[in-house]
Amino acid sequence: MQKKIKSALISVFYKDGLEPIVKELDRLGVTIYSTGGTQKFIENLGIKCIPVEDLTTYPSILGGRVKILHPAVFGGILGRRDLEEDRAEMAKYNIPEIDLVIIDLYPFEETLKSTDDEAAIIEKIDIGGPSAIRAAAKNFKDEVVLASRDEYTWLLKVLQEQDGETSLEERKAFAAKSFEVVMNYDIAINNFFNGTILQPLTNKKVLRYGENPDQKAAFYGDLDEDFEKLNGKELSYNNLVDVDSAMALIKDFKDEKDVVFGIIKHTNVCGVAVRPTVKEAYDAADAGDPESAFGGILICSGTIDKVTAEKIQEVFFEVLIAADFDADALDVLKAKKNRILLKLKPNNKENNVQFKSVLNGVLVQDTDQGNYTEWKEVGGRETTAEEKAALSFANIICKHLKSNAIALVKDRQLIGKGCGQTSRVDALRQAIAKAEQFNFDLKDAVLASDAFFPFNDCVKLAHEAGITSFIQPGGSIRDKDSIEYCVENNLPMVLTGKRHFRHG
Ligand code: 93A
Repeated sequence: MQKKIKSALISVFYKDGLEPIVKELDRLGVTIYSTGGTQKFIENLGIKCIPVEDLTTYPSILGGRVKILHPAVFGGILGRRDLEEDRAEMAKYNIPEIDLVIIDLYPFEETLKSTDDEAAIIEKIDIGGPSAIRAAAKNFKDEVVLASRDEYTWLLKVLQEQDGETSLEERKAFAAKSFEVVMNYDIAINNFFNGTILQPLTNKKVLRYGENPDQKAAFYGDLDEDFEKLNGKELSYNNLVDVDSAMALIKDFKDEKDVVFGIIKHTNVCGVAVRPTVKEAYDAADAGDPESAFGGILICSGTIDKVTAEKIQEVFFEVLIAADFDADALDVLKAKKNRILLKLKPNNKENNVQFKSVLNGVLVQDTDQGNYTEWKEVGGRETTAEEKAALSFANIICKHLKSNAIALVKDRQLIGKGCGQTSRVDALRQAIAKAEQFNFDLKDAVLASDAFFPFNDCVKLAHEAGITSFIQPGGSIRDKDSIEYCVENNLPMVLTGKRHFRHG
């Protein structure tokens, strides 16, 4: 049912963006009620506005804690226009109808970030605002509610193009949005009081489908915080999962001076290399496992140039993420109009919390930050500088493979990997087979393992294949079996003290 806005309650903490709305409301002859600071702002624009105190017959009391909390205000918001009894009571108590509620809440989260003063933080828990939002959202059949400045553009359109008239669907959509705003506000307050790390669910975006076409799915988040999208179709559920893995990988190389190129497939790193130029890094990453790379997701810490773009163009890749793209490289890559090109924003956000749904509940944990807590050389000899670099690189890669994981590395290039295996020695067999499939010489390659070796079978098998240095967290009661093997065979082994399980 169409409804026309004839009256409005406006109470906003931040006044920016409000001016054109108030002017439009004035043009349409809408009666405006407002609270202290907002009232002053509106009157300064030369627009008439009724102080909410005239409705409540109370001044703003308790240092502003009680302004709109009054039956004259809430009756006007909650009264059902199509219910005779409600209408009669509103008339009896002189309660005017309120058709539009615009609230911008006290900035609780911002205050939390800017001070440790508990009293100041508590004072920024808005009570009247969320109450009015909830009330107006509940009564969406009769009125419009705006609980965020993000919706001003939409409201302006309603006022300018629809003369203040809204449909039931529009009002319901804004009620839904408002409940989300209040929920996220309460999550922030809850986190403060209970020390929890619940994350607000904002910016819901319905995806075409989930992991498979028959699964419904949505993404809650803001890709614009991390990327500028330069080309391509919408990111799918599976794309987003892999983009997340790619981002985690590149963040582990944030201090690297040379170019890092990574190829992700089904959340696993299937190719990665560090080289002086983008083209060399791409070629080396791709050479690691060109078969798996097909259909994968690419990430590069440097600027994609034309030669690299031309090479990439020969293969099917879903997404390419890079620090930047040369203009002529973009021309090449944009020829495939579905291919998603994402330019990394320089200060993309840290992702510190991970959620996983299990048994109709949710597991929450910190993300696996950092790579090792110690560097303990326990083998037959010390590592050389070259081995150290390769081992450290391999250790990072391992973290980005599903457990059980083994990474084989030579010259800062992933040359073989085994992942998602139920036995560590199977992961190693797979890694060796992969390296051999693409003609890598394993002589003097290094090996990283995401978790400790309970037996010496892995180091033995690896050594027989030509691998000569090892890095692993340590911590098995049988660590000494593999350490002894390395000592006897004069092979370096590094213990990191940090396990990198990734069980999916
Ligand atoms: O202090 S409150 O918790 N109680 C109230 O009754 C109340 N009424 C409006 N918070 C209240 N507000 C909030 O005041 C609004 O949500 C808005 O953030 C702010 C606007 O105040 P002013 O118009 O005085 O700048």
